[in-house]
Amino acid sequence: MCRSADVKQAVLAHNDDLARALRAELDGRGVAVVNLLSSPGSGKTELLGRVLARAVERGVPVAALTADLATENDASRLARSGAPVRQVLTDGLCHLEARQLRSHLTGWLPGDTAVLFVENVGNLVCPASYDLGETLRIVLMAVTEGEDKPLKYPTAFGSAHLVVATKTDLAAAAGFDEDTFLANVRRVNPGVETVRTCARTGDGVDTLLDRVLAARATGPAHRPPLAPHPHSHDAEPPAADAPAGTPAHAPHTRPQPASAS
Ligand SMILES: Nc1nc2c(ncn2[C@@H]2O[C@H](COP(=O)(O)OP(=O)(O)OP(=O)(O)O)[C@@H](O)[C@H]2O)c(=O)[nH]1
Ligand SMILES: [Mg+2]
Ligand SMILES: [Zn+2]
Repeated sequence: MCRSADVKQAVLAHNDDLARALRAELDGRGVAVVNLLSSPGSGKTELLGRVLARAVERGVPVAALTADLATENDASRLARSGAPVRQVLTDGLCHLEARQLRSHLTGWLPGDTAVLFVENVGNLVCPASYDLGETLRIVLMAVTEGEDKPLKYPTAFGSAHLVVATKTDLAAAAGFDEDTFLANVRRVNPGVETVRTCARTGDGVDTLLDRVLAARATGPAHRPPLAPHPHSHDAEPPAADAPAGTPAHAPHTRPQPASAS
């Protein structure tokens, strides 16, 4: 293995150590962390705003941290929900790391928080390789993005505890083929649940919040093949007909497990 690959592995291993410590600490405080991953513009902020507002209505103490390279736009939008919200600016980094999450929580996270939502930087590639110590990893995809995205981003979709389809109000206009989308999700992550949502109408918002609260109470209902959890090293590889893993072309992408085919 070349030296730069060694360095990348060391960076990821260090992140994993920090994430494990953060998970243990937050678990101990009764905080479930939800890591939201999607490409830019899939509707993370719009949907999260609805989920936060619903949680506030239901009396669930939630908080949100949102990461971007620039602007405080998303924090301003999310703050309308009434939940505590914090913007993280990543200094040019295209993903969040456990150390950043750790440093932004210190002195900020309210003591009674039950669920901390983390909106990752809009990017389906490298955020997938960084465990944030989350309880639940949710990967979102808008119905306008194309049904093949689970196959093109197998690390993100293969590491999700839950997959969320967003903007379902646009499904007909986009010619969204839901059966093909679900089949593609199943190829990289057999058994994972997919929730349909629409931030415009509020469809799926309560279902999503219910899944999050259930995971807080009893742990994730599903174990993905590329689980971002400490046990991920002994995880099963993707299903036999899953596509071969993406090459490690991104500067900080974790190597993919070999395809069984
Ligand atoms: N029609 C429709 N539009 C939506 C829906 N959800 C979000 N949008 C729109 O999609 C655009 C992007 O939504 P955002 O919530 O900003 O997406 P995001 O994933 O947070 O984007 P980044 O933070 O930049 O990665 C905005 O113009 C939203 O108003 C939806 O359910 N239906
Ligand atoms: Mg956003
Ligand atoms: Zn990155």
